[in-house]
Amino acid sequence: MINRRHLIATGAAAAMAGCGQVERPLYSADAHVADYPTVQGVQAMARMVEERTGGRQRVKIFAGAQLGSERDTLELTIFGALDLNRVNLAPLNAFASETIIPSLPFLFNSVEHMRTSLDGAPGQAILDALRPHGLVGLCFYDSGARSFYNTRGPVHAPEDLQGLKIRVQNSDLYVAMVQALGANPTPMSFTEVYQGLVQGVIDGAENNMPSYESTRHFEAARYYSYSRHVMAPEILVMSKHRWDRLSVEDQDIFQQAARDSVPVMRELWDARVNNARDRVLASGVETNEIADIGAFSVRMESVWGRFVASDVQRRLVEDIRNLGGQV
Ligand code: GTR
Repeated sequence: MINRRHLIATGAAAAMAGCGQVERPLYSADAHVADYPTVQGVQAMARMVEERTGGRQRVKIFAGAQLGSERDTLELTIFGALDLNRVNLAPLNAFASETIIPSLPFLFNSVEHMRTSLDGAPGQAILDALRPHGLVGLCFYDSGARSFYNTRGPVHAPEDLQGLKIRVQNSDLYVAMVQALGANPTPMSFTEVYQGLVQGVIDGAENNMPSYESTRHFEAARYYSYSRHVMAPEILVMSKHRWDRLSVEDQDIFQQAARDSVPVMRELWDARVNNARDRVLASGVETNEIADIGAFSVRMESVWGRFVASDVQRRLVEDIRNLGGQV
């Protein structure tokens, strides 16, 4: 049984010894349940890696937040105690400002625009920006669009969120976005949200449909309103400590397998979005479209000035916007 303490002990020993051959598989963390498309995407990558290295390299995935919250597992990954990690961009916002860009409200016009941007030069620049922080960005996975859900009633206008306690990820950007709408942001780790909703510690949260369904948040918060305010993707990272110990040949195999797993994940994702929606609707959840989405985007504009502060970030925004005209 692997737990955090064991990981820290073995990982630290390996990192300190600077040792070449580690016989065990690479360990990978994910906050989602085993059949979720992000876990299945990494599983697809793992199969390709194993096949392409003749079994020399293997990956073992610890799903369901077994190894801790995304913030905690990221620390382990940077430190070298954990080899691979699939996380959302949000927990990376604090130390790599490039990761803020795809998380900005209403940046992408469509799923296609998001995919084209992440598959292209802006995506590569963001993956590359992680190396100085001890992580090698391997690929992005889809996370669809995040929308608000709550226990009180449908949200049609920002006024409906007024004063509600809305759980957000541990990122200042998310705190600011929810504040800009007049709600009270409550940073909390993913695994605590269900209890928080049931016990009334929070009134709602924001997430994509597959997460809303897989976590059973829909059983506690019965109103899901399609604000689609953020399309921040998921990312798969490898610890740079581990990466540096791979041969160049194996580095290429991991990188290529990660890229090849993206279309596999996207197919699973698209199907999961539909299945999740059908399941929550069948349970009686009330969903609604928002007629005047401009009322949300206008209020959230204030966060752009605060979080887009460098030339590098401004260039990324411009490149992504230019790609928006092409899809
Ligand atoms: C999900 C995402 C997770 C995590 C979670 C959250 O959509 O896949 O990695 O970020 O949201 O809200 O904490």
